[in-house]
Amino acid sequence: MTGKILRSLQLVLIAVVFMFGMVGSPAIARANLIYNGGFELPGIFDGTQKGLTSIPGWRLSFVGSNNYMKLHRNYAGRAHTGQQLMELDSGKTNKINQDITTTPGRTYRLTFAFSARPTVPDNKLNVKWRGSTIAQLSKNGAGLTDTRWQVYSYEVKAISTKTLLSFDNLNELADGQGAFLDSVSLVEIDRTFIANIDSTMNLSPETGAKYVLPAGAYTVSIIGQQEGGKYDAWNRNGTSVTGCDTAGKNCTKGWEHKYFYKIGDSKQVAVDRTGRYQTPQLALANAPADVSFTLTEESEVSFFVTDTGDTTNNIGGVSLLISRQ
Ligand SMILES: [Ca+2]
Ligand SMILES: [Ca+2]
Ligand SMILES: [Ca+2]
Repeated sequence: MTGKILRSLQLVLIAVVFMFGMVGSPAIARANLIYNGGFELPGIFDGTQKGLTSIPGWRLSFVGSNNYMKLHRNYAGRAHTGQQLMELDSGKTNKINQDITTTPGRTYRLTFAFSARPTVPDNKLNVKWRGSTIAQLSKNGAGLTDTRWQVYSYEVKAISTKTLLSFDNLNELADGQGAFLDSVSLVEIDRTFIANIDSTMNLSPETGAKYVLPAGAYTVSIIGQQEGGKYDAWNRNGTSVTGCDTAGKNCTKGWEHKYFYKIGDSKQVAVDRTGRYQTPQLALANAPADVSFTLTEESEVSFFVTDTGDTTNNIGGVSLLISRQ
């Protein structure tokens, strides 16, 4: 390995560490779930086009004479990314599909680049997500001497473990020239994360567990260790538990969930305990209800507990599942 490559690797590593090290940021880079979304496979000869019945990641809906996916490599215009692009018209109009592994209930961002074929007036691109049309696009390439790419982006939701994504130009004139497609990507949108309030450290808005969150409507639910949280509950008096009733509830000292959140410079909001309990598990079973707030713009939100007594004897904390609708 050359020194240059090593240095670039070091830079990449530094960038990754920086991303994951940002204080309180829940943002995580997500992988593109589309295979061969840039149509670079298989590589074809430069300056040519080639009709194929299947390519890595993609297959045709209809196979028959003149049904081809056409790859171009610097043939009738530049690709959006890399060297190659896909043309859907092969003398017949076509529909191409990819089955994607998805997680039911998750939201994804679908992005792709569409250009008219230069000089060709009729270019259509229809996009379907699990059989439902999400876009019907049209472009006129008259007067173009090179591709003119436009990037489109849609939010889509999965309801099963496999999702079919399709692109077609079936309503386009079948004449061997038409819609160009490139740079298809699908990434999961990060809409939930877990915030852990440490009762020994996160004791004020300034020292709380802080996150910079995008605008949106949020729900905050208390969770326990079984759901991926760090804590089941916290006790402001160490392991001391006193005064509980026979059901282990209404204790004078015990396990609880009282916490606060503060959005930007606005007033802090208390989420009160339902009581104090004999065990963390009992406290968790009786945790306060979910709370909701809406951010009209990107804002810093701090989550914390308070303790007017000795803060060094605190144990445990509050784990929150934070979801954006
Ligand atoms: Ca490409
Ligand atoms: Ca056409
Ligand atoms: Ca304490």
